[in-house]
Amino acid sequence: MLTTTTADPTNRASQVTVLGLGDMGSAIARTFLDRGHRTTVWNRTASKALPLVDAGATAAATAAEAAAASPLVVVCLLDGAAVDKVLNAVDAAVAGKVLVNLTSGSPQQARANDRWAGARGAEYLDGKIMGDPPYVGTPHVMFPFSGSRTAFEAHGPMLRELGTVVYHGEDAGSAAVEFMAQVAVGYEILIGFLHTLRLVQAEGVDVAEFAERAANNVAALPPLLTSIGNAVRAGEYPPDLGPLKVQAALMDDLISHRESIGVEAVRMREVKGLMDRRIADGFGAQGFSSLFELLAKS
Ligand code: FVH
Repeated sequence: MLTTTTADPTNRASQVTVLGLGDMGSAIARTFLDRGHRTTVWNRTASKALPLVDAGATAAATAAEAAAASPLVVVCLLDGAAVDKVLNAVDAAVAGKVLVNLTSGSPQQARANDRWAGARGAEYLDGKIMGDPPYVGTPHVMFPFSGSRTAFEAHGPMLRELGTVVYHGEDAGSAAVEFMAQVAVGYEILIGFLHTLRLVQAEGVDVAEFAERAANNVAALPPLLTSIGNAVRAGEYPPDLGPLKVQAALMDDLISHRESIGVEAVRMREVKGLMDRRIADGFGAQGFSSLFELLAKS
C-alpha cells in the first residue's frame, strides 16, 4: 500500500540521502521532498542537483558528505560498476546507516554489496525498480526489496512512499532474482510481439490497430500464467492450449505462413522443435506447460 502522509522534516528518522540523480534518482529524491522529508542529494554531474535544490533539497559536495547527512542512504545509479565506484568513495561514511541500493543489477552484486555494507557497520537493503520515473510515488511502480529485515521494518513506511513495495526476505539477492525474472517475462513476450508485428505489416494490416486488438486479447494471459505456474510446480501438465500433438500441427502452419511472406520464424521454430521432442518422448497428450521439462541448461 502507498503511504501518503507528510513527514516532519525535523525528525531525523525521516531524513534521507539520495546518491545518483539521473531520471530515476531525481524522481525518487523529488518524491521524498514532496512528502516532506529533509533530503540531501549528490550526483557526479553536480548540475543535475539544481532543480532539486530549488525544490528544497540540500546538495552535498561529495558522496561521502551526502551519506553522512542522513540515517537512510538511497543509491540509484546506472549500473553495478557505478555503484562500486560511488560506494568506494563513500566508504566509512555509511557506518551506522541503512544503505538502500535501487540500482538494477544481479543477485550476486546485491550479495556483494550486502557484505560490503556489513563490513562497514551498515545495514543493507537491495531494491529493484519496475516502472518509469514519472510514476514514482504512485502504486504503478513496483519495488521488490530484500536484505536486512530490521532495516526494512524501520524504513518500510518511507520506502512505501515510492510505490508498491514487496519484501522478499533476508537474502539480499532475492529482490534481484525477482526483478531479473519479471523483466525477462516482459522481454520474452515483447520480442514475440515484435516478430508478430512484422508478420501483420507484411500482410498489409495496420500494426497500431492490430496492437490494440492484441492488447484486448492478452487479457486471457494472467490466468494462463497462473495455471502454468501451478502445473510446473506440480510437475503435472494438463493439455493447456490443447494437447501438444495438436498444437504442433498449428505450429507448422504458423511457421510456413511466416516463411511464405518472408518474415522471421525463429521463435516459432524454437517452440515447434521443443514440441516435437516432447511428442517423440511420449508426452503428446500434455500441454504447452510441459515444454518446461526441456528448458534446463545441459
Ligand atoms: N529510467 C527508467 O525508466 C528505468 C526504470 C527501471 C529501473 N531503472 C534503473 O534505475 C537505475 C537508474 O536509472 P536512470 O534512469 O536514473 O539512469 P540515468 O538517467 O542514465 O542516470 C544514471 C545515473 O548514474 C550516474 N552514474 C553513471 N555512471 C557513474 C559513475 N561511474 N560514477 C558516478 N555516477 C555514475 C549518473 O551520473 P551523471 O552521468 O549524471 O554524472 C546518473 O546519476 C538504473 O539501474 C536503471 O536500470 C530505470
